[in-house]
Amino acid sequence: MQWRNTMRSVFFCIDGHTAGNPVRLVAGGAPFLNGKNMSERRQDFLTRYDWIRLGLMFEPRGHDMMSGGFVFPPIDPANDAAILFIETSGCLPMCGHGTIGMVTFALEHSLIRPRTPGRLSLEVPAGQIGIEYATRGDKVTSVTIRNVPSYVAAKGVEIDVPGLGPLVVDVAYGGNFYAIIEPQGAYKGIDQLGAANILSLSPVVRTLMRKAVEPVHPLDSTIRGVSHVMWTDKPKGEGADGRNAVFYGDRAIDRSPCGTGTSARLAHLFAKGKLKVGDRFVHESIIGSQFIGRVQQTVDLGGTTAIIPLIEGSAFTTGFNTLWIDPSEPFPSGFQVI
Ligand code: PYC
Repeated sequence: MQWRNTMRSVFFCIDGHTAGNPVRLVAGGAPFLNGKNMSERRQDFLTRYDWIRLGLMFEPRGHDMMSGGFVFPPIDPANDAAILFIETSGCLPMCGHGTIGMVTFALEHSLIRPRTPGRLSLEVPAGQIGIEYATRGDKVTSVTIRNVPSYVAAKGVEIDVPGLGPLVVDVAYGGNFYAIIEPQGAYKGIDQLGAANILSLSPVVRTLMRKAVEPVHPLDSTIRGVSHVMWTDKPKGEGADGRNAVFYGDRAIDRSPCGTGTSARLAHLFAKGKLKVGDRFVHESIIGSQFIGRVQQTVDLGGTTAIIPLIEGSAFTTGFNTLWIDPSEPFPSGFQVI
């Protein structure tokens, strides 16, 4: 049952971006959530407070790519903080560019006080993640996430995409489940396909993949189903090892190389024998921004071999934004033009 104030609700936000993709840290106005871990609190948020996500992420206060979240005190005092992600597509179990952004903004504004300088342990709905960060003066210059175990969930799924033709697609998990499309058949690469076609074809790919497979996380059955579509390509920019365009929500292409997507891609390349433990893989986004990925180690995840990915990137604030959701205005829950 959604609770909603009849008066306007005010949210103080720190806005910025990670590698070009927007991050809105809601630093004031977070609701108190119930649950003994962040996975349960995510469900509580979706049940009672999803109107905050709708109001802050969609137009006219947000846009198709808008993404962000809240930083909470940790549930387990052994950790430094907890994060809940919100974006146009829902409340993700994990978001890499969002974590890099929110950690950067929270540290730069003293919303998190690390017990060990340079390190954090964070609770997210997908589990526990580690952070290492570097600073120069008051600026956090880079954040490295030790992400959740990432693995290949399905291989060689055959789909026939109207307007494109047959594709063989793998599914990998890096905090969300990704349909991963390598160049093949009529898909020759990101630039040849173009952003408009990526936006129109990706929801079709996602629907076909959802009909074909339903991956479920081995330790948390609330994390299930293909949510993101990754089109891969050879690198274009200097120093990059691969390029991607990740589709999420209804109309968004990630401007960053996508943290959970890069984690899924590292697991995918590891399973194909193209990366090994210790290898580094620089991933480039559709706009040319980069994350540095690394395969740190392998672990067992409920009987499945998974890797622990490290994802490094940088984020920048663009300003403060005090927003309100006023139930008496025409679009308190936002809107989308599809
Ligand atoms: O960085 O993990 C990520 C992400 C997910 C959706 C958009 N970015």
